[in-house]
Amino acid sequence: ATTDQDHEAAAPLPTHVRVLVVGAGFAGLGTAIKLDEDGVTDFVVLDKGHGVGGTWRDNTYPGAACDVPSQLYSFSFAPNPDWTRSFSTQPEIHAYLERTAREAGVLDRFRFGVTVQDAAWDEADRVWHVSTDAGDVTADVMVTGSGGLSEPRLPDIEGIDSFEGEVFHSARWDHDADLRGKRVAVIGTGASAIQIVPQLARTVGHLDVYQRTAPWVVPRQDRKYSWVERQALRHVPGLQRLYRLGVFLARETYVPAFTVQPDIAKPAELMARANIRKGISDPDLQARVTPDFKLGCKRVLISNEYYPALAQDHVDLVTDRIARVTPTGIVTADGTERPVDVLVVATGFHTTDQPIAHHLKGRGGRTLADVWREQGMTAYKGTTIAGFPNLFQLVGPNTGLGHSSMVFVIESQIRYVRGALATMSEQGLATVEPRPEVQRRWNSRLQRRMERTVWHQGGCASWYLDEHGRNTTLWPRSLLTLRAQLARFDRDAYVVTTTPQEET
Ligand code: N01
Repeated sequence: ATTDQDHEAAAPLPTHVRVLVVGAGFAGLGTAIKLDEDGVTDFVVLDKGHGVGGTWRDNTYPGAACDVPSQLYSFSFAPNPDWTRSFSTQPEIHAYLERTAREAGVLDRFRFGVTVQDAAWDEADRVWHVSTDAGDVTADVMVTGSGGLSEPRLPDIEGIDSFEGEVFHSARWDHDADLRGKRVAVIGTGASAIQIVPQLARTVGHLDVYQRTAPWVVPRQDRKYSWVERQALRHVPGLQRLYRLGVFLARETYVPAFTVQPDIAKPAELMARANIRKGISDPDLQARVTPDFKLGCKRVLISNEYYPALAQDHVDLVTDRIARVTPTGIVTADGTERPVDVLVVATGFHTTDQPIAHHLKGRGGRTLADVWREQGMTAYKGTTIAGFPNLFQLVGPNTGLGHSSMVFVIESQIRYVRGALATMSEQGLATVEPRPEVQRRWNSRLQRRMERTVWHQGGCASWYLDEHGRNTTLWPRSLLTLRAQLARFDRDAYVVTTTPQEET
């Protein structure tokens, strides 16, 4: 059947737009809705996938669900009284995003199945030249919302290319693969893997879970909403907003404080240890799943099913280092080879080495990857970057969260972008670009605070840190502080040019 989205993909690309948005996840969709509301008629959203949803379109693995409460995991301007559970599943979130896009009437601005290959700043014409596999387009302003967790990271393991069975990444699940009764191996024990493992344990013949580092896993307080709750959320004025505020504040008061005072996390650590004992009775297995770093150093995972799944007879936790993959199995450092029919790599994403950075060329043709290689993945307020005029990056450096809703961050950034666009129109500005010294000050303050956090002090390696050990992914303060920082476009922090060329 032809969907709205397939239809829209067929529409030709414009040759020039005021704003070009990359990515159709929460960030791109939210931007489109707000630009439309502001009366910006001249914009387009490109996405290589087929339909809105971003990470919630791509991650369709069994058990995929959000670990942020549903009431918080939606746009503030499009509340969803229809969530069926306190923690939503991927199909529900994806359906919510599709419905929101349809109801907002913005789908005609999207071009799906279009891959952005390159974007280069043209200093003479002061536009972005964007090449795609569907043709070229120029834009005065570019907003990237392609996500920090969108490019699968495949493990660099000797022999993996020689594997003769099926192999796929958690974020590119092969739904045609029949896993029933098969010998399946999952590499990784992060947020994705711990959702996948209990589901696979129900169907496969044998499951090997390859753990390099044991994660902290606390109980998942998930439940179905009762009919009465759903009716109340739908019909009692203000209840959903109150609920949302309560969930937000509960997370806001506890979690940012514990990142800098890890002792506050002790009760959560006790809860996680109890979770291990509840799910696993074998002391040896208990010991092997117990982490050796402070809770919070890596993302804290939530599951009631993961440990009981590991405790099943047909499931083995393998903690010996993987030496190599053979055409038919996995060999560990002790020389043992375990046969495998299907290999699932739940090995995470390119986070601090985002491929998009190689394809964005700013002033003087320098790629974002070149700039970030020198100074680390940095931006001003996580959104704008010196040397890259008129570029706004949603979910940019140091805007990630381990404890609350990224939708809140995204909405804060969208507000900032709207402020910038309004200022540009009102003051006749052709370009805005953060002053390098302002960006440097912002980041050195941020990194100073970062050094005191559990992410640095907790005794673990994680995807939060780059190759130099700097945390360039997470926001280290409260979300209300981030909202305040992004509440208004601070023109004074920017070098601007007016029309015609004049720099102030
Ligand atoms: O990826 P990860 P993820 N050999 O990078 C292991 C969000 N998310 O997809 O810990 C062996 O966290 C690696 O081991 P180690 C969330 O923000 C949210 O699970 O590095 N093992 C680790 O165990 C999350 O944090 C939700 O030692 C290798 C795993 O693979 C982020 O996405 C659900 C290896 C990778 O874990 C990423 O989560 C899912 C190798 N060569 C994701 N390379 C929810 O909302 C890597 N590993 C619930």
